Amino acid sequence: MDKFTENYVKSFMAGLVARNPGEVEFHQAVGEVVNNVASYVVANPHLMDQKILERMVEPERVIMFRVPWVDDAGNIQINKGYRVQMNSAIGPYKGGIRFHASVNLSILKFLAFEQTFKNSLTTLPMGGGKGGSDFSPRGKSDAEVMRFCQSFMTELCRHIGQDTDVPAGDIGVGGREVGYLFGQYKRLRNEFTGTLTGKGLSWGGSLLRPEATGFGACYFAQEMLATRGKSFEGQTVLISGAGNVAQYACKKATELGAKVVTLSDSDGFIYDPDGIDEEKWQYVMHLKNVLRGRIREYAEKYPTAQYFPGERPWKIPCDIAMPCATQNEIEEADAKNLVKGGCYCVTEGANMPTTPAAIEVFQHAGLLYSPGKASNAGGVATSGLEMSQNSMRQHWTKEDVDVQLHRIMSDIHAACAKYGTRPDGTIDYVKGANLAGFIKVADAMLAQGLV
Ligand code: NDP
Ligand code: 2IT
Repeated sequence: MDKFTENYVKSFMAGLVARNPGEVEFHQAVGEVVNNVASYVVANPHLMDQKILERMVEPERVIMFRVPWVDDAGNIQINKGYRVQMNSAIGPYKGGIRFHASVNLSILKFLAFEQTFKNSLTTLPMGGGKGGSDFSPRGKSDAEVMRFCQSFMTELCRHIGQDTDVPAGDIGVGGREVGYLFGQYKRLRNEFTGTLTGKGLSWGGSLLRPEATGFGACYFAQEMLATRGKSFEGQTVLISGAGNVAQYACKKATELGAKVVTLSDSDGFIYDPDGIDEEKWQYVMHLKNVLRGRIREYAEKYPTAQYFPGERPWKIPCDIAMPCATQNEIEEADAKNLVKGGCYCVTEGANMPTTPAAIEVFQHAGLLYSPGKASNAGGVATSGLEMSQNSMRQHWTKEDVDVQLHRIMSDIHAACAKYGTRPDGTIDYVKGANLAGFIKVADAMLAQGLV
């Protein structure tokens, strides 16, 4: 980066931090993109003149609202509700809804910002958005979750629609929550449309949407591994998380011949040196999705496994790591442990799970490393395929969807290679994803004038 570009980045980031005080996750997500695209912006002065980057970091609209509901004991509860409509240059706002106690505006702005570039990479016409609440479904009854979802949607329904903004799941929002949200949307708006994705199969959902993020991450990892003549066969894989993304990453990696030895939740992780085979995976599915239990119980059921309370999986030796839980779950010391333990490929299933210092460690050590906005895009891509099916009033087969998911992940890999290949022939997936995602959105914004 030359001096002029360096100063441009510095002053851009200083302005961003001043205008968005305290929003550390948002600063982190923007900082990464700006570092990667600044040289391109400087080389194309009309992008600077048109203040494309300045526009991109200002959400088109942020909706914040009160979510009142009544718990099972009859007490009134109040939560915060949000929808960040970040960018609609290439399609309706699209992105998940997160229900977790940690949710705040900074986290949703970082997620909506990332989503804009991710959706651009999918090749499908979707803008970027994200929403959520500081409500945590953990420990709540089904009836409480339903009442909360109904109250949340009572306000949100005015701001979304199949051609405006199409939410889906994320942390704490799975099939159950999408069902309650969709039911209330349909009741209030009196329309049966594809306004949410991740729906049940009998009411407009797409085959393979539940699997898509985890499967897609493994398809992307296959492409990464192939650049070094490798595959999942015989490899030891660490996965964090035990939710939707982790579950299906575990299933696909195992199907492809790998041995997955860890899963985790916010309380700790399990290490099963024998690997999580099909039978154990079925147990995890029941434990997490039906009983809504904790991953600790895995080690009680399978004595070959060990439970590490309060720890993350990254100290276990492995070949491949797939963080699939949450943001900033791999810090610098974790990254060093991974490198020391022989890990040579990190494929992100979660959004921004690796801190900037940890990314530096991976890139310096020459690992294959892909950011979530590239490798977890299979989820939102399949949401895009669900939207197409809803508009066409059609239902595609699993094979049809899987062929498209494969094609999309492979196209994203090609886009990363096109914009991120280093002089030595290796791929900087972070730069490739950011630049490819950015150029398409920037061109669409330029074409549409100052809006
Ligand atoms: P789930 O709610 O199904 O699972 C989340 C998992 O991560 C749980 O095991 C949870 O443990 C753990 N987790 C959540 N927050 C924390 C935390 N602060 N610290 C440690 N562990 C935590 O969510 P998903 O699997 O859907 O999402 C996982 C990640 O993947 C997120 O980053 C999400 O944004 C991303 N993603 C999801 C997509 C999707 O289609 N669902 C698509 C693309 C990305 P616990 O039960 O203890 O909370
Ligand atoms: O982060 C993500 O890409 C998601 N949570 C999925 C969003 C979607 O609209 O399917």
